[in-house]
Amino acid sequence: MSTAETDAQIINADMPDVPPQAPSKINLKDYKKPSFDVETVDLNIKLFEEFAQVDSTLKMVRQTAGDIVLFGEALELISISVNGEILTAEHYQQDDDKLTISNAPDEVVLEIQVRICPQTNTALEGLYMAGSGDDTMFVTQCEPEGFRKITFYPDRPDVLAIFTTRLEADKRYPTLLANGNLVEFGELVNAPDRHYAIWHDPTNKPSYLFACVVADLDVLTDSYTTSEGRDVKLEVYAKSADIDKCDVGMQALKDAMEWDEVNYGRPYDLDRYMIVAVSQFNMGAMENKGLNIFNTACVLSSPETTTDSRSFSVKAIIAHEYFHNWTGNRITCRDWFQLCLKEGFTVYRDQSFSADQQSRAVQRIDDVATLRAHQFAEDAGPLAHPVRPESFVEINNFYTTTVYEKGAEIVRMIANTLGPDDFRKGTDEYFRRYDGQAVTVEDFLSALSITDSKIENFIDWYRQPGTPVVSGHQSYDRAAQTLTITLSQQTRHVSGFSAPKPLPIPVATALFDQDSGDIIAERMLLLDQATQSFTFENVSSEPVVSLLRDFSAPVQLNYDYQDEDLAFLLKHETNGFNRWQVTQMLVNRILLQGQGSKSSPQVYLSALAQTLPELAAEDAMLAARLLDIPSAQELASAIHKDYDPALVKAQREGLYQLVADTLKDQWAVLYKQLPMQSYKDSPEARGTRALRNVVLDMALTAKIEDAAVWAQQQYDNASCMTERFGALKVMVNHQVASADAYLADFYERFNSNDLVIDLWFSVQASADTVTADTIESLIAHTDFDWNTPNRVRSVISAFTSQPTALWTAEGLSLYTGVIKKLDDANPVLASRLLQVLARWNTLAESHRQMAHDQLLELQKQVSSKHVLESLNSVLGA
Ligand code: 0A1
Ligand code: ZN
Repeated sequence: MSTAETDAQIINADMPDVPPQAPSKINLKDYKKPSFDVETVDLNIKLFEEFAQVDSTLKMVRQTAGDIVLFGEALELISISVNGEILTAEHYQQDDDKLTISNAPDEVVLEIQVRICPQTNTALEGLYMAGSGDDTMFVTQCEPEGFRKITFYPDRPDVLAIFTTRLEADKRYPTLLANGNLVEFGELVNAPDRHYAIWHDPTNKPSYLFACVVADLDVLTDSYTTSEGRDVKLEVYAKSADIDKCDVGMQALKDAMEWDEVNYGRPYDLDRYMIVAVSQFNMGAMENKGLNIFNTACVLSSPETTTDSRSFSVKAIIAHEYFHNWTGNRITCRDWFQLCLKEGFTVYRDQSFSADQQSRAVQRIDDVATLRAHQFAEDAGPLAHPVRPESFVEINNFYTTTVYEKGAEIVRMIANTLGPDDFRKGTDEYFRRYDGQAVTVEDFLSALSITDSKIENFIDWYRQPGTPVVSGHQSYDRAAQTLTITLSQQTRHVSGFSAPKPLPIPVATALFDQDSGDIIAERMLLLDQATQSFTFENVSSEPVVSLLRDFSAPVQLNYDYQDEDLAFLLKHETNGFNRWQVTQMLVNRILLQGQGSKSSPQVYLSALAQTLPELAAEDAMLAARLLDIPSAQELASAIHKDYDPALVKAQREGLYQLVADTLKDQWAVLYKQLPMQSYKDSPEARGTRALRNVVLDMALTAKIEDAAVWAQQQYDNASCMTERFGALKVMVNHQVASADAYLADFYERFNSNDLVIDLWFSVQASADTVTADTIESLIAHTDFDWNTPNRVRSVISAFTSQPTALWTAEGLSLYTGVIKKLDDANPVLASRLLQVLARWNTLAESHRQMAHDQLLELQKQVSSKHVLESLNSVLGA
C-alpha cells in the first residue's frame, strides 16, 4: 500500500465492496397483519441518575403463521425470555431496528429487560429528559414509532393491548403519571428517597398512545360530568411558575368535551383526563390516551404573555387532542399510511369547534389562508404526495399539511355533500362499526356512504397528489333565459403517480342579480368530469356568478371574471368569507401580473375604501382580514419558474404602500375609533385589537407623523400581549428610532418567560431588514438553545418569512448549516426545517444553481434517514 493513500482509502480497502445501503421504503401495498396480538403489557420503568431500566411482560397470542417481530432502537438488551425460558442469541435474530423470534408457540409470555438513556435523548422521541440543571423532567413521545426506543415491542398501530405501568423514581420527582387510572402510589421500603406509582389503562390501545411523565409539577384541577353521568377529573400539569397560565386550556377542554357530546354524540370514557405542559417538544401536542402531552406554547396562555391569535390556537389544539380520543384513539389507524384517517377528520372537527367559538367567516378565512400558503405550495413542488401516501422511508416526514389540512378539506367536502343530518348518520355509523379497531380510509368512506354511495368516489382525493385547477366561464342566453356555467378541472401529473383522473369537486355557487345585488339562485354543483356544463333556468338578466363559496373544495379557481364583477361581489356577497375571497382574488390578479393575471389596483382600492369604514364598525376582525395581502411565501407558491424573491417583495410592498397611501386619511380616524381599553377576552375586543395593530402598521407605512408615537404609547399602556407585541413588531419592522430601546425593555420585562422570549427572538429574526448576520448573532445569544425546538423555530423558522434574505448564498449556507447541526441530534426537527426549502427549483437561474449546489453539499454531510428522504425528494431524486 503506498504511503500516498488517504485514511479513507485505507479504510475502504478493508471494507467489503458493497454500496451504502439506501434506507428501505415501506409500501402500503405490502401491508400484512401481525402474526401475534398482544393482550396485556406490564411495564416497569425505573429511572436512575444516568439511565432507565425498563422491564416488560407481554402476553401474546398467535393470530396467523409467522414470527414474533419486536421493533427496538437504541436499546441495550439485558435479557429476554419466552414462557420462562431465557433466550440466548441463537434463539433470535437481532438487527438495527428489530428482534425476530421464529418458531414461537401460539401463546407466549415474553419478559424483556432493557436499559435506555433518556438523559442523552436529544431526538425527543421515546422517553427523554426535558429541561436542564435542577429543572428537569422525563416525558415520552411515542407517535409514530417512539415506543420502540423504550423497549422491544410490536410497535405498530394495529397491535392493541391493555397497559399497566409502574414508574419508579427519586422523590425529587413527585409527579409520576401514566395512562389510565392510578392504582397504587407508595415508597420503596429499601430506598427511602425513591417512590413509585402504578397506573392501569383499561382501554385497548396501540403503543403510540402510551405515555408517562416523571416530574415536579403543579396541577390545576377541575371536573366534568359527561352526558352518561361519568364524573371526570380534569388535570393540567405545569411548572409552578406557569400554573397561572392554565385556565384558558382548562376551559377549552371542558368546552371541547361538551361540544363532542352535542355534535357527534361522543362522551369521554375514562375517569381522568390529564394534560402536561413540556417546554421541549418537537410538535404541538400529543393525544396519548388520558394523558396528553403538550408543547408549553400550545397550552399556556395568559393575557399578559400570550397574543390573542396564540391563545386562540391553544384552545383549538386542546380541542384537537381531545377529539382524538374518538377519532384516533378509540378508532385508530391500521397502519401509518392511514394517518389522514385520524388527522384529517380530527382537524375538520377542531376547525368546526373553533368556528363555533368565534366568527365562522374569520375561522374559515384563517383555515383557507393556511391551506393556500402551505398546502398548495407543498402540492405544487417536489414534496407533493397523496393525502394517503403509498410509500415512505420515514413516517415522521409525513406529518404534513397535505395529510392534515388537505385531509380535513376532504372530510369537509363529504360533510357538505351529505348535509348535517346524513353526515351525522355516517359518523354515528363509523363509531358504531369500528369502535376499538384499527381501520383504513376505505372503512371510513364506507361508513359515511350509508346514505349516499357517491361518497365512496372521494377515495380518489386520498390517492391523487396535486391541487386541481378549476377553470370556467359562463354564457347567458337572453332568449331562453338560461345561464350556462361551464367548468373544467385539471390536475398536474406528479411524477411517480398514475395520470390524474377527474375528482368529485363540489362547487358552491350563487347567482347575483346585477341590479338589486340579491341572490337569485344557489346550488352546489358537483364537477366530477373533466369538463361539464350546468344550466340555470328562468334567469331574466345576466347575473354575476359567485363560485366556490366558503371555499367548497381545495382547488385553485380560474374563472373568467372582470375586475368589476369582483368589486360587485365584494359589495354584495352575503358572507364574510366570500368577501375576503374576492379581495384575495383581486390582490392576486394585481400581484401576479407576470403569471398571466391582469388587473389594475384601482378597482381593489376603491372597493376597499368603500367597504372599510362600515366593516370596521361592524366586524373589526373581518375588517382586519380584508386588508390582508398574501405573504411573500404564499405569493411565491404560485410562481413555478424564474422566481425572484426581490421582485415579489418589491411588488408586495408596492401594493401595501399603495393601500396605505390611498387610505391614508382613514388610518388616524380608525386608530382613534379603536381606543385601548382594559383587557377583555370577547370576540369584539379581540377584533378591535387585531384591527388596531393592522391600522398602526398601515399608518407607519403611510408615514403618518404621529404613528411612531402611537406605537410607543400602545406599547407603554398595553393591557395585554396582543397590544404590546403588536406595537413592538411595527416599531422593529419600520425601524422606528426607539425600536432597540423597546426591544431591550421587552427582554427585561419578560426574560423569565421562555415563550415570550421566543417572541422576542422571532420578531428580530423575521424583521424586514433581517440578514444572515442578524441570525448568526441571535444564535450566539446566551438564551439561544439548540435543544429546545421552540427556540430553534423562533429564530430559524422565523427567518424563512423573509425569502430575500433566505435565498442568498449566506442565508442558505446558514440554514443548511442548521440542518446539518440538527441532523443527528434531532432528525425530526431537522427534516421539518429542510422541507421549507422545497421550492428552490423555482428560483431564477442564478439563485437556483447556488441553491442546488448547497443542497448537494448538504447531502454529503447528513446521515439521518429523515433528512436524507426529505433531501432526496427536495432535490427531485
Ligand atoms: N398526533 C399529534 C401530532 C404529533 C406527531 C408526532 C409527534 O412527535 C414526533 C408529536 C405529535 C397531533 O396530531 O396532535
Ligand atoms: Zn392530530
